[in-house]
Amino acid sequence: MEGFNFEIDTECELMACSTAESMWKRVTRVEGGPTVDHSTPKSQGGVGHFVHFSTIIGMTGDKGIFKTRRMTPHRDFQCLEFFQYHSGHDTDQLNIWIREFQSEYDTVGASRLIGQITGSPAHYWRLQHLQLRTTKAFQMEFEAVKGQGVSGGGFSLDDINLSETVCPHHVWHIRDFGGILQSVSGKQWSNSPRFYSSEGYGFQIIGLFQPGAFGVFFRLASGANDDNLQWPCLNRQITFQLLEQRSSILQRMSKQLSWTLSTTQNFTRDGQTHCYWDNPRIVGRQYSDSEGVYHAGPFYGHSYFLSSDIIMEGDFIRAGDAFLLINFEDVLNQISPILPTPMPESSVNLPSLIDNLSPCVYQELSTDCPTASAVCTSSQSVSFLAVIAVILLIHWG
Ligand SMILES: [Ca+2]
Repeated sequence: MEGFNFEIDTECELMACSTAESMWKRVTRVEGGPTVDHSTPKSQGGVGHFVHFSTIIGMTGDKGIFKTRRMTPHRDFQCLEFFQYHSGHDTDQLNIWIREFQSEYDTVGASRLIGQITGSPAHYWRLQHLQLRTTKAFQMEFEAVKGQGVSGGGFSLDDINLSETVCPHHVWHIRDFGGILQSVSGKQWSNSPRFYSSEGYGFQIIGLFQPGAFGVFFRLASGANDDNLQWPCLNRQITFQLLEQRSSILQRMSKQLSWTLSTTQNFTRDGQTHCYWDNPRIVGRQYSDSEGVYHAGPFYGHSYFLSSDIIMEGDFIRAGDAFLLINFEDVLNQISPILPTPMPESSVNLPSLIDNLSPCVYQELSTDCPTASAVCTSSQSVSFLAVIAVILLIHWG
């Protein structure tokens, strides 16, 4: 288990390298945003640090990397979780690489692209997960690349956690969660985007805001694979967890809710009994959202998932936003706990950009580090602590 919130001395084991005028820097705010880090709530002063690579200046293709120290896994799967703030241009890229080492004598290793962030900027912190599968010593490398467009900001990262767990399958980022929860006077329903399970079932989450509590509900939604799926959709377990947004996942409270889809969840219509989990094109109704028209079945869940007091007293909301982590899996036919990680299409043809940077000289990311090299040895191998697997999920984008 490793965590980086950019507040303490362990940041001295992070090294940065750049081919350009810009480079990753540890800062407390930047002009193009963010103006506050993710770790430190404003109620606690809001003066925490994050790392930032500006794409305002420089040339197209300029790039900068920062890398973690070398780590040794104890299991064959890991989850990388981090918050990112993209205030640059659509064409800027943040590439996430894993560099694996063949042995303790291998000081070069081989890098592989595992994720890429690009596209529309947004002026808020967004949560990302990437599922890793390695049994070799490795280090993570975050590479920012300036694109062709005119940028007003850049990439920022905070609260990076590496754990030996399964990532969340999906994350529902609920904007202005705190504002809605505190101002709601009756019942206010909010629909998530539509998701696909690893088997191809479409589904949707519905949040219920009401005075004193937040509820969550689940329903199946029509999708592209419906003709090839088995109906009704039974023996799948749905699990929700409202993310407590503390920097380290070791410090987070866990409050989760799960249930299994079964034939006991049914309803009667026109004198006939229907299962909630039958094909939504048959048992559901037609709806529409920004992505188009679809059918969705009846929803099922709990109107009292968490009390408003627990949510507001906990650390579930940052800058007004909350994140609901979602797992949806087959409980009878689990072959492997690992879902395939969606790979960016461009990864196939991308050269190892990081290798192209050598012999770039890495420097300590933090300017506050002691000068003693023993503290900032980039090749230091640090063992992972095995942790109890928590059901977590992945959402890309
Ligand atoms: Ca921070």
